[in-house]
Amino acid sequence: MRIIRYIEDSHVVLAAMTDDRTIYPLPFADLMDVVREAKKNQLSVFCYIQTIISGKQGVKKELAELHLLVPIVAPEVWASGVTYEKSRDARNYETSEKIDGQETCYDRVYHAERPEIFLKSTAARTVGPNDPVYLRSDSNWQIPEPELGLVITGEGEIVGYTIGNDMSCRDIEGENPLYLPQAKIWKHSCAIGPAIRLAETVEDPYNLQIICRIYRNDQLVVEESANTRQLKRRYDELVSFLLRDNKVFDGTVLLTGTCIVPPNQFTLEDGDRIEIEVPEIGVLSNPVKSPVKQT
Ligand code: DO4
Ligand code: MG
Repeated sequence: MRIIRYIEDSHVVLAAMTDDRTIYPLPFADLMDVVREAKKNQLSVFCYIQTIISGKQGVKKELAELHLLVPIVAPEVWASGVTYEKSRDARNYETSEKIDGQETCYDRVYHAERPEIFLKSTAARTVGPNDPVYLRSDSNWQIPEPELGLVITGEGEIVGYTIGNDMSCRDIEGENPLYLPQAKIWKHSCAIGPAIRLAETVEDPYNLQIICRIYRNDQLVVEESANTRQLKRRYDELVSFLLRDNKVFDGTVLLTGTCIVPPNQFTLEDGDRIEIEVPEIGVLSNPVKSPVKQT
């Protein structure tokens, strides 16, 4: 079962979507309200939603027919880094911190007990399906980072999975790792969606395929895929580090790191379109806009 948010007749609708692609509007504004109500009724979120929608007709609609919004207005999006070999190797390629024969900070964090976790975005900087992600004006090497996102409660319970795009500037981080916040956070630098797949309906979250496609002038210019089984960490482990001595809000999204990096010579351009697909969740599609063209 997936949870979506969309606009209909100027109203925001929260809805459950069953596997037969039927949509059931829910009498709540936010998934976290459903989670809290399910807890009060001592039911799992899935069972609670089943009790709400049972006997209802639902509407047969494809996601593409809806004006989708972010599936949750996440107060904060956090991100994990260097959790896949692919990411470690890409950072080692771009960094100016390499000294022959010596480990970089990326080599060390890949093996360290403490993972890299950083604040990626806030609600105002995060966009949903089909909204443009923006490029930075001071970077010449920008890529999407396709990542599985954990939707968690303030207590760290993983309620669902979504798709995240951790837009990144390889040249800014490569120049100096201390520039990480500038390489990662700006207006429209994070996209999530198109849906949240309820955790209890995912058979094996460590076996999800992630596919990234980038189109330029309607031509496919990048297509890469990977699987969450290549993740070096466990999801609970990442969540527990995020929670340590922290204040975490209901509905926070924790991105779990990228397993796909486009070829080193690739940089995003204005007018590109990025698609990130996790078959169990859907396809997150966003056009790319440069700062001068933003309206
Ligand atoms: O170390 C920088 C960030 C890494 C990252 O965002 C990732 O691995 O996904
Ligand atoms: Mg990332």
